[in-house]
Amino acid sequence: MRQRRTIPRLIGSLLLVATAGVGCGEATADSRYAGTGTDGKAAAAAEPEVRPLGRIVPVPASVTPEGEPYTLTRATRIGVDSASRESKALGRYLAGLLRPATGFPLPVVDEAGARGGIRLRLSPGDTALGDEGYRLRSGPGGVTLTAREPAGLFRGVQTLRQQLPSAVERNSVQAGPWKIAGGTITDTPRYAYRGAMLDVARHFFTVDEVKRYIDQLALYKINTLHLHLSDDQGWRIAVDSWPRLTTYGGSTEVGGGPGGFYTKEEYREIVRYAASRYQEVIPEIDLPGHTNAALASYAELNCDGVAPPLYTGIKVGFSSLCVPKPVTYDFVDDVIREIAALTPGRYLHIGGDEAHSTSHADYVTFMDKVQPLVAKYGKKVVGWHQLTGTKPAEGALVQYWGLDRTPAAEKERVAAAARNGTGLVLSPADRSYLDMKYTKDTPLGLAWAGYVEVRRSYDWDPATYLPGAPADSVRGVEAPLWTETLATMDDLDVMAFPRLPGIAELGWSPASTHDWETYKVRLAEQAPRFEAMGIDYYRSPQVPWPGE
Ligand code: TNX
Repeated sequence: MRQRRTIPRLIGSLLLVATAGVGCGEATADSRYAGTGTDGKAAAAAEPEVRPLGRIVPVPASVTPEGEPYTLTRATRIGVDSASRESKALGRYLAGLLRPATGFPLPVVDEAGARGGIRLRLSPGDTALGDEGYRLRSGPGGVTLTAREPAGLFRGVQTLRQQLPSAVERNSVQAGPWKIAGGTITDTPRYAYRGAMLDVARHFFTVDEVKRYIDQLALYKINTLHLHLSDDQGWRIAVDSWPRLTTYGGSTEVGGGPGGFYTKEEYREIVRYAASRYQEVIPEIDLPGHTNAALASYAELNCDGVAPPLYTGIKVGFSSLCVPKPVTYDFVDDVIREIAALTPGRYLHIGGDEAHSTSHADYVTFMDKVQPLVAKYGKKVVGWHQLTGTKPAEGALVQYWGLDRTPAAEKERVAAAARNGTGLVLSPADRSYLDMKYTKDTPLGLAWAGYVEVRRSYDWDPATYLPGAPADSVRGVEAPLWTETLATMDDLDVMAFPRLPGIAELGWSPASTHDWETYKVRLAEQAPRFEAMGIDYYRSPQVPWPGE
């Protein structure tokens, strides 16, 4: 995989020196990374021929093993409801997943012609399955996936995929056999919001790179992709009415690289691709701080009328839009209008974090003016939890990114907003931030929230996490991946894996299944799959990886 620069690694190690001792996680000296060249064969050999039903991530809500397995063969057909466009697309998607490694033709046919095969069945009357639930029945006579909605079939396809040997993820024909354990899985998500955030502002990532991340998220049933599209170091989304935001404001990134931005058509392509994986994209334009790229692009947005230079460092909290100036709100109106028009999803994220250069009074004034603009263009607000220092708009979600040591008063302010009806998305920095170092020896990442080893990242309960917040105010969880120190896909992989699947499991699986001892075994069993998919991952000593 492409290696872009070495500068961020250097920044990472400088920060490591600067922050050593801050961490609160378990630091171990013998942590190692699996390179892309890691020999997957030993690990793959450790896989049983039939993966026990339900031994997947996230663990399903209900699993009843029964009878003999199903065996996928050269004769297998995939049956869909040919009257449904989405059902046919799902059939093609499943066939596309299974063909390269099996080498089987796997024709997608109408259900009636798929006896003995894999059937994808939409059953609108199956209300208990909800918006994303599914049932999988497997036995020698076939596999049937049933869901009320196409999204449920898509989640079920991920289960089916994980029940097959990991070699199914490879791009060339593998030996097989391709068996799926017999029995029934009935599965619905614990939370409606299961998110991942990618910061494409600190380092730019191309459309193809974002698509690759979307595919990784899909495997773990993530349904929300939050894109951090603007920050001090770069503006990454075309806005026709303010073109210099991208032509100038998008022209660099941390470390001084070339940056980049998405044209509207490219952005639509990301949104379409995410939708094909049943993920809703939430675009974030971070306001009023984190705006140096915009301030550098347009002098009139600055209170003193002077544009600052572009910024390629990694400090936060030094920039602010000019709250008293009317042009600020023309700018924000234009940006929100154009981005809302690119967004089929329900939400726009307006940031609101670390506005250290904005006075509290100005911050409140700003948010009071800007939140209605989001509603004006038909969207709901998402904001980082600092938004609870103002009056969150009706229907807003706030994203909590505090840590264990966050002052109780700040936690209580967020909890009070939650008691008042504001929905919470939990992204505690010392649990779910994928850019935090695992240990003091992790070459990449930051450590301001401490070290976050795999167990720490998994071992918490979203429902009881924030004292005083009602359990039903918690809409779900999100794993943010900030990219100050991450410049390549390999960098993203090794920070996201294997923590991302743990956050995904917190979002999907029932609380009753939460158990580190069994989770770590299922996680370890994902290793050959990571390897087959070309995912670089951190071989945490906390996890009993195969072959060790
Ligand atoms: C905090 S948490 C930030 C980001 C940084 C991140 C690095 C939050 C809403 N803001 O600006 O990139 O830490 O870990």
